[in-house]
Amino acid sequence: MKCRICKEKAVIKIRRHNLPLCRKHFIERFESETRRVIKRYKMFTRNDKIAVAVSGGKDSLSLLYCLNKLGYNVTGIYINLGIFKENYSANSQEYVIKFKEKFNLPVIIYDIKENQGKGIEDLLKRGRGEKPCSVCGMVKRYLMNRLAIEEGCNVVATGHNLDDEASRLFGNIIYWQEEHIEHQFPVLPEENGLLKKVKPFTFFTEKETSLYAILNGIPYIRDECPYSIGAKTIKYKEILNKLENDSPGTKYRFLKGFYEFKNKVKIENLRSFKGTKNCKKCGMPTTREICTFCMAFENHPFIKSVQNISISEKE
Ligand code: Q46
Ligand code: ZN
Ligand code: ZN
Repeated sequence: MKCRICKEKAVIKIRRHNLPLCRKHFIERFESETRRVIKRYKMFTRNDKIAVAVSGGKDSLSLLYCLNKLGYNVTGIYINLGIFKENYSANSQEYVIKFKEKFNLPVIIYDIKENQGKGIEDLLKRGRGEKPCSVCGMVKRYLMNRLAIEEGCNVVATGHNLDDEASRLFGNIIYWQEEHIEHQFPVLPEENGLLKKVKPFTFFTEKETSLYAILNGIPYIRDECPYSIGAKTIKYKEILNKLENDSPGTKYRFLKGFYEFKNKVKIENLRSFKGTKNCKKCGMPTTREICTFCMAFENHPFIKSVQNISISEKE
């Protein structure tokens, strides 16, 4: 298989476009597409300070690498969630440190157990029968927004890819989660203490983000979080992959068509969170008197103490 552009050996065939590309032309296309999506959805400009939520995985680390290469002002924020099962948090943090040292990019490391006294697994012991991912999601949303603000950022970018977003949309539609459908979009505006949120990789498949990471020598954790096993989104991904195999481009058309439809809806109605009050403890937006984060960490109010290991400090 030869690259459509230069006839060198191809490293990938982008099936939805029937387009084989070599290493150089794949990377070039990946980066120009990223730039195009950022502009198309007015995500940010070079004047913005962007917090990239990094997890140690291929998507988020590739996003930080790519945005920096494109000349945007980026800071990575990694939250050590305190997931001890299968040593997941410790392992993912190691990859983030490796990445930071290899590319000398700014990444802030925030350990919730150290700073808030409890990690995700401690919160699950409250005996409320909560699902790990819903507790974890609440904590990540709160802290990512809060830490980004503390770092002087005005946008939060996440590495969600086409497979993530299409499976999320699929799940929301089959269970008719109207409110979630309403708030699914690659850019959500800033509102009442919540920073603007963007997903520049929303049209790249998992295969494309992995290849971008591999071709650029980005170290990333291969293991999935142990709590993601059996998650419905994984099943939806399998179903969509079957459809994609039979008819390449299905996932892209499904998501793109949805976004086009959403474009007819006013952008102000897209904010994912309708917080109308401000938490009496921390001042952040909430729908209650005291926000769910402060309730969860009642004896440990938000503490900002980030570990920002630079190579020179370590030496
Ligand atoms: S980290 Fe947290 Fe995810 Fe693990 S517990 Fe669930 S939400 S699966 S992206
Ligand atoms: Zn080529
Ligand atoms: Zn609060």
